[in-house]
Amino acid sequence: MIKPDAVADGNIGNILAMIEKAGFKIVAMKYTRLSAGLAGKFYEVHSERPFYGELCEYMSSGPIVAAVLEKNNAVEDFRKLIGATNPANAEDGTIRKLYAKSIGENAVHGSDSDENAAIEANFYFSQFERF
Ligand code: DAT
Ligand code: MG
Repeated sequence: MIKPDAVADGNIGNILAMIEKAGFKIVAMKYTRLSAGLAGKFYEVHSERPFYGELCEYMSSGPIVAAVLEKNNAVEDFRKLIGATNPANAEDGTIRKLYAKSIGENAVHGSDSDENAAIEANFYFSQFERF
């Protein structure tokens, strides 16, 4: 996902360009907005964390871009491309170093495992929306 802060800042194009340059193939994509309830469902694994309410509020505060990406070693390579959760700790040249504002408003989401990538892709896309 390209998160609400990055969409509001006009960075959709910049971020997609970095993703494509890094060798990821976009196999599904949409511009949409989560309700607080849907954001809560997407981030259900974090429901016990102290920042969960803030996270759901933020993720439903404006439109986002959701995409499914394909590449060898995609999960690990995408997490390298986006950088650390807190942009203060993200390496130079990563998406979060360039575009994130804070640990909460951190520009992009990346799946943390192949299993969760499949669950998250199914959250947004049917089989007829992937090419
Ligand atoms: P990541 O997005 O790098 O996988 P995560 O899964 O630990 O990080 O957390 C999910 C999101 O929750 C993260 O992108 C931003 C928010 N978040 C994480 N830790 C936070 C914190 N300490 N304070 C506020 N928001 C936080
Ligand atoms: Mg995560």
